Amino acid sequence: MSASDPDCIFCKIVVGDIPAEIVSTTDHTVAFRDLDPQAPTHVLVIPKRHEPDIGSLAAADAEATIALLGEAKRIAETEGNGSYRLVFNTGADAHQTVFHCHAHVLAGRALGWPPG
Ligand code: D5M
Repeated sequence: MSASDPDCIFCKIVVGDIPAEIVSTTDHTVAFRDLDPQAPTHVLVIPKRHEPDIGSLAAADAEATIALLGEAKRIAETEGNGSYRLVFNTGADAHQTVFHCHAHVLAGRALGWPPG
């Protein structure tokens, strides 16, 4: 897997070719607000390197995986009220629609369970 995929919309956000409401940037990650927010806080945290899902990222780059989880936690604790949900939809049947690894950080309202 190359570090960047020229056809990937999230890779284009990483390099600034597509605008996004950026929340943070670190050595390994970019975080931005979801276009279609499902909660008062709905931020996507992505690795800068292109990997299709969290399993691929974890297998390829432990440092980036830890950085992504740490940044997701930091944003959730900064924006949330103490409760939050991190979601990695993985695979089409799990409603993954963008095949560049991303953590959904959801917070700011009571979140139902089970998910749909
Ligand atoms: O989630 C993919 C998410 O990505 C979905 O909630 C919409 C969001 N999305 C798609 N394009 C953009 C841009 N350009 N900016 C911000 N958010 C975006 P999934 O888990 O794959 O269903």
